[in-house]
Amino acid sequence: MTALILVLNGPNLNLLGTREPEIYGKTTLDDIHLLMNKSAAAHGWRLDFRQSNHEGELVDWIQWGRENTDAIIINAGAYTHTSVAILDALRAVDKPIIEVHLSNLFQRETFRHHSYITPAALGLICGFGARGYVLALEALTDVLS
Ligand code: CA2
Repeated sequence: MTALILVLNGPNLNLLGTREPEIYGKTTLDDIHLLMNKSAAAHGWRLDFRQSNHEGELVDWIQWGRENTDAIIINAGAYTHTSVAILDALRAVDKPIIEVHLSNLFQRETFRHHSYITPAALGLICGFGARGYVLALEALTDVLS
């Protein structure tokens, strides 16, 4: 069976490429979706790529992922630093989870140094811009084979 990977993007990531290029780069979320589709196809995987500005919607999608996906890649945006609800939802998923951030959280404000997501994740990739999402797929290679 072809593996299905759920890719979740949190608040404001729909604005990528329009502002703050010095922090987040010029790549749009659609560009990232295309890059990931190419990489996933090369691995023989399918992607379900989503973005929401709403915490509860992200929780609903994570719960959906418990039954319907083989792995989750998540950039929870600012909810990374605030959301126990997203942590609890991720903890209920018995599948590999990779946390991704475009920017290097540890070079930024101290409130971005803490992530509620990391304890539920297999690993964290941050600071490599859009490429981090493709690296997250690479990280799943051994795990899903
Ligand atoms: O570096 C990341 O990927 C972040 O998850 C991005 C979040 C930020 O709150 C996290 O601390 C780190 C913010 C995403 C908002 O992106 C924008 C892009 C362009 C214009 C405005 C916001």
